[in-house]
Amino acid sequence: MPLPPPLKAAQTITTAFLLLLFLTGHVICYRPWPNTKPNSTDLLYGGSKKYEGSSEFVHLKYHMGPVLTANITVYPIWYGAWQRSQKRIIRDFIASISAADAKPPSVAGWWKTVQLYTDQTGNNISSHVIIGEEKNDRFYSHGKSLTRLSVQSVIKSAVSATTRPLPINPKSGVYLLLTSEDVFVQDFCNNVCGFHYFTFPSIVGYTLPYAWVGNSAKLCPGVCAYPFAVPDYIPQKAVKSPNDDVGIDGMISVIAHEIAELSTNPLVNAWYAGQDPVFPVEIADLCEGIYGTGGGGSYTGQMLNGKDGATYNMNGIRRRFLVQWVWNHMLNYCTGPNALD
Ligand SMILES: *[C@@H]1O[C@H](CO)[C@@H](O)[C@H](O)[C@H]1NC(C)=O
Ligand SMILES: *[C@@H]1O[C@H](CO)[C@@H](O)[C@H](O)[C@H]1NC(C)=O
Ligand SMILES: CC(=O)N[C@H]1CO[C@H](CO)[C@@H](O)[C@@H]1O
Repeated sequence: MPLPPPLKAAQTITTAFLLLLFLTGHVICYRPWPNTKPNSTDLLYGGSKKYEGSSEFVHLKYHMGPVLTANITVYPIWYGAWQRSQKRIIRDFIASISAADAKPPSVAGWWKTVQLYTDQTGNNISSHVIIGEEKNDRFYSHGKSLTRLSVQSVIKSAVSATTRPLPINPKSGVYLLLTSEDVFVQDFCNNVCGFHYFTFPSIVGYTLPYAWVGNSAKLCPGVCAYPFAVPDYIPQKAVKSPNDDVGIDGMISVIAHEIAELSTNPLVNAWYAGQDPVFPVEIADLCEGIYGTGGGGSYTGQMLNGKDGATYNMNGIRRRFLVQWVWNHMLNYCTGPNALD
């Protein structure tokens, strides 16, 4: 993502403030070619790399803000046209986060790294993540092309609907806006596959942590559903997705990325690395594209292969998923449940 242009004196404080707010919190997608994210590559792969993403140059810090320590409830907002089978895969993933009885390596094992993060009082991120009420916005209430601002209006519509509005849960709610494959969201595909932030009281009436993730199947699967799709100009074969839906299987890792970051940095003043709060580098950013032992640079790391030929790295309830690893601040490198000893 390019750095913002220097602000001209003529611009108002409000513009500067909004610019600052809108530029933060997005996910730059991993791609098998050089990353354009300012300095994250330098941060990660500069210097002597010993482990997955490890580096003396990563200084993840706690900035004293709140994290999600109470039972976390995810409220999916299905924007546009969704098939039942697609919703099922995503719901199963979210429900897998707290399913401690899934076969290892499991999604619940992956969440254990996220649970290592605490707030000022020493309370850990909650181990309970459940799916709450859901909202369908199947007639594209705000059109098929959303901006960062209209994303907040979609959430406002969902929490203020006259029939079955989503509950207001600023302390432990995660409002997860999922857009169907025919919807464009500002910056989508241009390195951005999802982002998280919080709503502005002036637009929504409340400060609610939210995330957006789009189905890239039509627009840019090679960018946002890698390695289940690869762009034409990369001489590499795509791998088979575990749930037979390239767009949705690609979304799973981005959803995981966003929920992990939102939980540890819901108001963008808790856990992040980097000097500049406008470009926070968060716990999943640090491990973008790393799915297994040895991962880093252009290598995904060691993944698992099913008998059906599908590639994945962890088990959930009923299904398998491919999910990127997250930063472990105690070990100072990326970890995941499928790590080899
Ligand atoms: C959190 O979730 C667990 C498991 O569903 C439940 O037993 C517990 O009562 C919940 N705690 C609160 C404060 O709701
Ligand atoms: C809570 O966080 C602390 C500090 O990171 C860690 O040592 C501890 O194992 C965590 N507890 C759980 C249940 O993950
Ligand atoms: C991609 C990018 O913007 N890299 C910059 C990272 O930071 C160094 C200095 O700290 C710059 O020289 C690079 O251009």
